[in-house]
Amino acid sequence: MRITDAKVIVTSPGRNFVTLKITTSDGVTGIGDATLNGRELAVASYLRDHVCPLLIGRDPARIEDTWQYLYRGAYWRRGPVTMTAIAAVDTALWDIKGKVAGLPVYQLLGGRSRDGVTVYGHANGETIPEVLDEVAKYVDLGYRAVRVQCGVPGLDATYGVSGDKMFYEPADARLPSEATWSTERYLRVVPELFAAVRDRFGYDLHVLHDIHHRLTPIEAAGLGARLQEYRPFWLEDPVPAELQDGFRLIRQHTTTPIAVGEVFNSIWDCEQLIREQLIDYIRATVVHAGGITHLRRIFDLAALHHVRTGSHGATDLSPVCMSAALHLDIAVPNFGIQEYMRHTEATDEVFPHGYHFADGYLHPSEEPGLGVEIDERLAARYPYEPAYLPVNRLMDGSMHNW
Ligand code: GCO
Ligand code: MG
Repeated sequence: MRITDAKVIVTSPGRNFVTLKITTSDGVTGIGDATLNGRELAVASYLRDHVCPLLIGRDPARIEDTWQYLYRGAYWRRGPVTMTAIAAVDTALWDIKGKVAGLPVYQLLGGRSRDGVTVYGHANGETIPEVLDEVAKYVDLGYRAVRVQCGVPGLDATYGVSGDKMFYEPADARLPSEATWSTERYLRVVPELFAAVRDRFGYDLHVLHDIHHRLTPIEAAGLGARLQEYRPFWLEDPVPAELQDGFRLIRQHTTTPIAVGEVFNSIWDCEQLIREQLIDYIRATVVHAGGITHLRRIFDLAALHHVRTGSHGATDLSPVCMSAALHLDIAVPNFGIQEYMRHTEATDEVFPHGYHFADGYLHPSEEPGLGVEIDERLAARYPYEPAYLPVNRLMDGSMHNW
């Protein structure tokens, strides 16, 4: 069997998604997510102009070899664009391998290690009472874990808080919108939020929070220490992770678990954090970290160092990525939790899939392959729409991390 076609499909059913579809000489097809929020067309071009021509004629069964060919063969290693493109190829080839074998991909990864994949939803609101009502909705739906984010008094927009509760979408403008940030005000509100959540829902529910790269290590250390009594499941992205020594400082002051990695794209981005046990959860996911092949390598390294998985699962990762992530989640020994932001109905229609939610768990599809397809005719009805993530400034106008 040979690869006879590789095409890139860009569609925007409410938000932009880039998908690679590979077809073989036997007529088997496989798809991979290639979406890089706010920079979608860079990956589309990387695939169309530089990768697809290399795939024609290759043996689709040689997944590892193709991964190495694209990684080493580019000469320019790593980076979000390259690794997202490689991820798309890798994911599509696993899909094909599963279809050819007649097995869901998780069976090819060693089979189930658990019955279901614990997921967390996003509860957010401008005020603490509003967040509590949102948490209640998730609890009613059966969720066992909820991420809580609330508005910061005095700031007009806060990361993670949106009008559209279920389908929160940060890339909402044709040019980046500008938010303002005050660490002092933020640090006052988060302990109040956690206290209120524990007061109303007790300690059985897992409660998570995303700092979104905004603090310094010592600020994060202080917050972790203050939140400890409320037993957060994790604090996510407390500081930007380029300077990984900073995490040691956090560790010296708090036992609140730390999760990092949604912007990582290779094992080298997390190697020190994992090896030195500076984090508890690694949040890399299939689409941005080189596909199933490379993410499994990251998860295996993590398993050796008591680090569990907590893959990114925001709405800008398509149902193709979510399907692939679930096959890994159900198979790896060191699974921790999976983020699950629901896609809109329009997105779900473009990407019909077999995974489903029940009792706080997601269950991967039992179909051969990944169990997700793209409806190309429908996809063509939603042309690409330029959209950017916001940027963030301190109160005095300095650029900060969004
Ligand atoms: C999360 C993430 C997202 C990102 C988004 C960027 O934890 O889900 O932080 O909200 O901001 O995926 O494209
Ligand atoms: Mg995050």
